[in-house]
Formats: sequence, C-alpha cells, structure tokens
Amino acid sequence: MLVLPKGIRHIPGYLDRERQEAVLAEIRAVVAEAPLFVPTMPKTGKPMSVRMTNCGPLGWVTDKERGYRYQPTHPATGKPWPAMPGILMDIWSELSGYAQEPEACLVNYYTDEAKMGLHQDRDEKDFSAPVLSLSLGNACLFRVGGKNRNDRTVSFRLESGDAVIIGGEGRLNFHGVDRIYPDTSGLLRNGGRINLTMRRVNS
Ligand code: MD6
Ligand code: FE
Repeated sequence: MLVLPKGIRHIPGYLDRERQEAVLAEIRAVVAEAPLFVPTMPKTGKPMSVRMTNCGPLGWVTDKERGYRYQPTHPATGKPWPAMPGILMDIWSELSGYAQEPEACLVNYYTDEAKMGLHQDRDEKDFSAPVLSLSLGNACLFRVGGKNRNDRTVSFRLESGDAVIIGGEGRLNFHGVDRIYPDTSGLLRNGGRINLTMRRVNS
C-alpha cells in the first residue's frame, strides 16, 4: 500500500461523472470571461508548459518582472477574476475543514505534453488553510515529497474526479506533475487535463 506523507489526502473518485460535467461547465464559463494565459517564471521569463486562469476574489499569477503573486485582476484583460462558482464553494465546505471561504481558485490546463515541476505552494499568507485540488480529464502522475526539495517522494495517479487535499503538516510539501496519460478520460473532447486548486490567501 502506498503511504502518503502526513497532511496529504487523496480521495479517488470524489466527483462522479455528473458532478465533473457540472464543474467543467462552470470552468468553461470562467475561461470564456478570463482567458487562459501563459505564465512565465520570475527573472528568467521562461514559459511554463501549463496555461492558467483563475476565479474568485484573488488569482495566482507569475511573470518575468514581478514573479509569483496573488492579484485581483487578470494580467491581460485587467478585469476582476470571475466569481467563484457555487459548486466550488460547496466542494470547499465539504472537504477543506476550514471555516472561511476560499479566496482563489487557480485553473491549470495541461495539454497531453505539459507537466509541472516540483514546487511548494507558499505564496499565501495563511498556511493554516489547506489547498484543495480537483482533477478533470486525462489522468496524470502526481508526485509528492516533504518540506525539503531533496526529501524522498511518492508518486501516484490522479484520475478525473479525484480530489487531493494538502494541509496541516503537509501544507508546504513539495509536489508536481511528471506526466499526463493521453486518452485516459472521455471528459475533455480535445484531451489534456484540468487541475483546479482552491486556496485561502489571507488569514
Ligand atoms: C496539479 N497541483 O495537480 C498540480 N498544489 O496539476 C498542485 O500544484 C497542487 O494538487 C497544491 C495542492 C494540491 C495540488
Ligand atoms: Fe501546487
């Protein structure tokens, strides 16, 4: 049996197909209003392979000049992020164990070739709240380690509908996506994978 680090919880099949479709419809509306953008790394300006957008009062963005941060507006349109859909608020209430509402939902779109390097989520002021992740579309190989980049890691597959909660002692653990498995879900017509991460930013 695979043992996950303390504070990391994986809930396979948390969203049934009907609820996945409902979340997807909301995310399509978010993307229509707040188009996916290509995030770039601080200082180097190297583009990440995922495309991103956000909903909720705050959104996570990054670019060469100003680096990782949360801001209330879309970097390209300058408009406020779309509201957090009610269905995501409900899922946060069901899973987070945290009394306050989420302030940001980062939407990551992966083509079947995209990946995400090992990182910590540490741009929030409040680490007492967990980060709640939902996966839609093709499966991926998810990797999670400890608080130090060189700590031993464990890897497991995330399928469409799975939830992951990173909180408590695991809140600052390194994690990343090594690969997407093409043709492993019929949810997204053009393949790829969507990951949603809901966060509390301010205490
Ligand atoms: C992904 N997930 O699944 C990337 N971050 O595509 C994350 O970076 C992540 O799954 C914080 C908490 C849970 C996560
Ligand atoms: Fe993360």
